[in-house]
Amino acid sequence: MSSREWTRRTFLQAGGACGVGATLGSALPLGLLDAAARGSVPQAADQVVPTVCEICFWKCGVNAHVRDGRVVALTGNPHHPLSRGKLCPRGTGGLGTLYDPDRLVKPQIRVGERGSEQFREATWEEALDRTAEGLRKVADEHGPEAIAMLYHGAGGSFFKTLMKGLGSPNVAAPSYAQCRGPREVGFELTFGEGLGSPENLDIPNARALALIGSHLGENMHNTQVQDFAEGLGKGMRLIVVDPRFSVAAGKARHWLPIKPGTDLALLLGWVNLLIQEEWYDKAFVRSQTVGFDQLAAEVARYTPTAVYQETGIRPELLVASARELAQAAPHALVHPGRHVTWYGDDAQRSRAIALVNALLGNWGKPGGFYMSSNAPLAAEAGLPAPPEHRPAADRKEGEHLFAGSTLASGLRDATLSGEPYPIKSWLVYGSNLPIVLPDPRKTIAAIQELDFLVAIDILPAEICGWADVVLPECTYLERHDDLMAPWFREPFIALRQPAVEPMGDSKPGWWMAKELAKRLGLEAWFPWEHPVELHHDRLAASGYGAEQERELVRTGVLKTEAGPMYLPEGSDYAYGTPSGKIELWSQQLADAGFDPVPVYRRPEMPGPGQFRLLSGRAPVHTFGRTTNNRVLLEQFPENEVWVNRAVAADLGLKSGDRVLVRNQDDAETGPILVKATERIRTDCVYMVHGFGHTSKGLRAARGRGGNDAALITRYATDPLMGGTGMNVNFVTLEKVEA
Ligand SMILES: Nc1nc2c(c(=O)[nH]1)N[C@H]1C(S)=C(S)[C@@H](COP(=O)(O)OP(=O)(O)OC[C@H]3O[C@@H](n4cnc5c(=O)[nH]c(N)nc54)[C@H](O)[C@@H]3O)O[C@H]1N2
Ligand SMILES: Nc1nc2c(c(=O)[nH]1)N[C@H]1C(S)=C(S)[C@@H](COP(=O)(O)OP(=O)(O)OC[C@H]3O[C@@H](n4cnc5c(=O)[nH]c(N)nc54)[C@H](O)[C@@H]3O)O[C@H]1N2
Ligand code: SF4
Ligand SMILES: [Mo]
Repeated sequence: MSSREWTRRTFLQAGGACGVGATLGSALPLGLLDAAARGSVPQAADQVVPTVCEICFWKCGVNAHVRDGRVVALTGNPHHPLSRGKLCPRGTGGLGTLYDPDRLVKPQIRVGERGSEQFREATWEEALDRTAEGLRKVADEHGPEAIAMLYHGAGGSFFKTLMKGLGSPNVAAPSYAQCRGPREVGFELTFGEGLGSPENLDIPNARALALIGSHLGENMHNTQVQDFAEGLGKGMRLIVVDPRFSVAAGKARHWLPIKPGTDLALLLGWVNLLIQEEWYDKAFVRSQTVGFDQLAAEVARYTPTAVYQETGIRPELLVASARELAQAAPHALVHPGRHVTWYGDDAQRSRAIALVNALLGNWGKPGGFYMSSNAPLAAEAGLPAPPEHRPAADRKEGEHLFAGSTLASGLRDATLSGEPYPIKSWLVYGSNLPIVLPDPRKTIAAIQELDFLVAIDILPAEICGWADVVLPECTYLERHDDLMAPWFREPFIALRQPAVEPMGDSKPGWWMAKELAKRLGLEAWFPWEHPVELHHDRLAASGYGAEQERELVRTGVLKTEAGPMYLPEGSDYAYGTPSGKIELWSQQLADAGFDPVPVYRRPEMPGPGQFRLLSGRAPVHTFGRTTNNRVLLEQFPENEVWVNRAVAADLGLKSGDRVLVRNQDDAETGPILVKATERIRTDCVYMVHGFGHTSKGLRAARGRGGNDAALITRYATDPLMGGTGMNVNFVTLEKVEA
């Protein structure tokens, strides 16, 4: 049997063979269980271990090429539907994360003031005892709900189980209220369902695609970028709405350099044109939607001229782009976006995107929204009933009614205010909160209210500097996580498994969660010795046999049969809205006191001499999590602030100068390089998010470029669902003499 073919049975046999049998783990000193599990790590030369990438959250299948116990290359797993043999540049550069010399390799306990980044090394025993004690004390004094978990990433699942066992509902990822939450809500209100990840967009078959900001090509979600290239190769007509001439704009037939913050006017203008010109799909609208007449009446005022006054987009360009979409319909898509937390009207803007799509009749059609399926995979069975608990603390009663997930920013605010009840401890797993949440000053103030903060990370990120205990996790190439089975056009189960041994004394999250559970009397929540047993149980309960389990271990993926991707012509679809139809006019919104059809309201505009701050992605970095990765830094060493060339000339600036960027509240970042370019409007500036680190331990990232988060001291909260719009800060630039 090859070393890759571990199943629960073989795992237990191995335990038996070394004479520890059923008591394996509990009878062994810390660390030895890991050593046993590491029997699955290949030791021989030139092995290929299929696993799952974690350089971002798209979860591509990656093949780790291992020689002499070291990963020497990472390539795309050809079996995995999300990578199809290719990785994005960040995934390929994952070695720079695995072998980062700044990695956390020892548990640490704080010795100085919070935030002073002074720690002493500790044993796992001590660090885990300390963590369990910190959590227990808060639970005893304030109830278990006073413990909040803020996380991002697949490895968070084991800590979520711990939170369930403790009895706290206060678990949130910033990928909701700081990212795609408003989009999910806009689509849930209209189509009765959100889009999830990967989004169910049939881009390869679209004949026209409109991007509202979505900067594909800089936003490097692997499969979607491959789909995008395929669509363009097949002649897809591209419309890009962006105040910046993005990489995608370079491929576009129409670039609409919109005044930032006015997209809702443009979208309602498109809706109006589709209706006025009778370009919408009449049969589809008649059979699948409700509220058309009310919609038509509400949007009549968004004439091309009225839209021009708000957006700066010439009427003929508005008409030409709407016609482009209509001519290609139903094989036409307005991309719903992903990071949509911009102006606080984001759920309504997303709803307007949903409305345009509805009029194009593209639901369930080639080149529109496909029907995704997922591989059957049973949930973990046999866990205790979770304790009763209070509702989550992230919002007050009646607030943000349409939020479908816990709000990370809401948990921070509850920590600060003590309302609706106090939060006294944070367990932070893989989320660098001072850079991730808007208004870092509030994040730090909230941290000061905590009795106990534990950070689980791979690097000494800023959040670690504020923690009481730091627990070093090993990277995605050194650990197992739970199985993954996303909704996609090709359903599959994927396995993350280790390619090499953990660096130093770092440990997998599952092991930490289990050890904490032991100390908290919650062992029953982890009824397995190693995640391979959990995998086996879930697979067996779903009807997969030994051969399929072996295939999963050998290839990293187990594919199952896909459902139909498209709806048959004339079929009725049970939309998940109250009416069972696509809701062009929303009774739910009307009942809750919101606009049943989105209404554009002009956002505050920058004053004289000020520029709106926009941010986005570099193709070779993921947020701030790769800006210490030396392999990727070679390709993109620091961010720049994009300034319109004419504006730069007026300010006496040229490319290569360095400036301090200061916002309306006197918060500043920099010095950062200037990029003077025609590729951006005159009323805004732009920078890539994730640079300008301050943590002492991030020796490569510290002091490189500027930190957009430092300038986001203001944000606009979405009244529907609590998303935090971040594009509402105005800045000035000050030259720093060399
Ligand atoms: N390389 C790389 N790829 C990534 C990531 C990464 O970190 N690195 N992160 C992933 C994640 S989690 C997400 S959510 C996505 C985010 O990627 P997207 O969803 O594409 O990100 P956005 O923030 O919507 O888009 C930024 C773009 O919007 C433009 N923009 C700014 N303001 C406005 C406006 O008012 N109107 C319009 N029309 N455009 C505007 C900016 O100029 C920029 O081009 O990327 C994913 N892919
Ligand atoms: N200002 C501003 N804020 C933003 C955005 C923006 O563009 N600008 N983007 C928003 C968006 S779209 C999103 S999705 C969120 C993203 O938010 P996050 O994903 O929370 O952001 P990161 O800064 O990447 O924080 C990741 C942390 O996880 C650590 N880490 C990396 N790998 C592992 C691992 O395997 N295990 C553990 N335990 N830790 C690991 C990293 O070292 C880092 O400290 O941020 C949002 N916030
Ligand atoms: S898109 Fe890139 S970084 Fe993200 S999971 Fe895939 S290969 Fe990794
Ligand atoms: Mo995101």
